[in-house]
Amino acid sequence: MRIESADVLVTSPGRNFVTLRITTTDGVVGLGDATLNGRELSVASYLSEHVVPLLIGRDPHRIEDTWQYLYRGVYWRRGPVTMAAIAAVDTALWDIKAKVCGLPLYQLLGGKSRESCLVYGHASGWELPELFDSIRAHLEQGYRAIRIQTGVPGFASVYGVASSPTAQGERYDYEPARRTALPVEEMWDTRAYLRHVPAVFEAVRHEFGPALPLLHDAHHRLRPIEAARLGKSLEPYDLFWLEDVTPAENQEALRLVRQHTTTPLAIGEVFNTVWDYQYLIREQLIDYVRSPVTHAGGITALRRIFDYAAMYQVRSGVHGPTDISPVGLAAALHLGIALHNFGIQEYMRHSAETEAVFRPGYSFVDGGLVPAQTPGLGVEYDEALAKQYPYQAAYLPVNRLTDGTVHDW
Ligand code: CS2
Ligand code: MG
Repeated sequence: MRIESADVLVTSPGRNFVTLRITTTDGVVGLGDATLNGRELSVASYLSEHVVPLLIGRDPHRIEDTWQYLYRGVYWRRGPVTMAAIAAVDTALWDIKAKVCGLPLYQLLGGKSRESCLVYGHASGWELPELFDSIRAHLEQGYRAIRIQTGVPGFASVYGVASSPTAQGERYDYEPARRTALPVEEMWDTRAYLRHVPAVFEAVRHEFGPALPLLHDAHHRLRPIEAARLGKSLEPYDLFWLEDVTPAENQEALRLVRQHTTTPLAIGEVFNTVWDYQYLIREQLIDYVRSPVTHAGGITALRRIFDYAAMYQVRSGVHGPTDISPVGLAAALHLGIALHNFGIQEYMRHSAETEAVFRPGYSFVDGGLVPAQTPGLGVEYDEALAKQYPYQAAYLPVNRLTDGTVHDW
């Protein structure tokens, strides 16, 4: 069996996705997610111009050799575009190998370590009543862990809060990429945010009690001492985790945060290799690894990061917003259900349009996701339907401080 073809598929059912489909000479098909929000076409061309020609004729079973070939062979290693491209190839090859074996992929990754992957959903609201409704709606859907994002007085828009109700009248799921000619610019004021957020968590705990696992995403916006202050001010509300408190480049920042708070810290959705974690994990400066399969070089590479993390009792908390496609989410679930140091999986529901194109086999049961039991990843790609949704340029917002200075979004 050899790799016969590799197609780079771009579609936009509600939002843009890039998928690699590898087909073998025996007609076995493997899928891999290569979606990089706001820069989708850069990975698509990296794949079609530079990677696909290297795959044709290769033995699809040699996953490790192909990974090393693409990682070391490129010379220019790491980075989000390269690692998303490698991730798509790696995931598709694991899909093929599991299909050839006639087994769900998790069986090739060591089998089940649990019956399902606990997930968390995204609740948000501008004011408390709306936020409470959003939390209740997620609890009614069966979620058992909730991420809380809130409006901030004086802000016109803010990360994680839907600015207007969805078509169904809901105000809960928030799609950050906008189909606009230029990125939307948002205003940010850290002091206003730091004054407001602890009071929101106090109110949520008062309304929903002490047990419900609550998460919050500071989305890379705080300076180290501000992050330390936020972590400390949220301690009374016993968060499951506080995410991306500071921009990820300055890893030393987490040491200062650790010195001031015991609030668990999650980081890594913008990390692409184990090297981005080496210092943070070894120094016990984080508690959860957030990299998704799609951006960290695939199942082969992410499993290595989790094995390294396990040595330091750091657990998984894989990134799962809607800009990770159902293929990327399915791959995370197969790895997550087999992994010993599994922590939690993010699950922002894809739109009905997206799920019609990708037809994922995973199921949401009692607050957890269960990967498909069919051979491989368990995701089918409807190319005819996908073609009805041509690519539309979309950008993530740009953030500015009140004095106009560009800030981390
Ligand atoms: C966020 C993402 O889900 C999260 O934790 O950080 O929504 C992130 O903003 C998007 O994936 C960016 O594309
Ligand atoms: Mg995040």
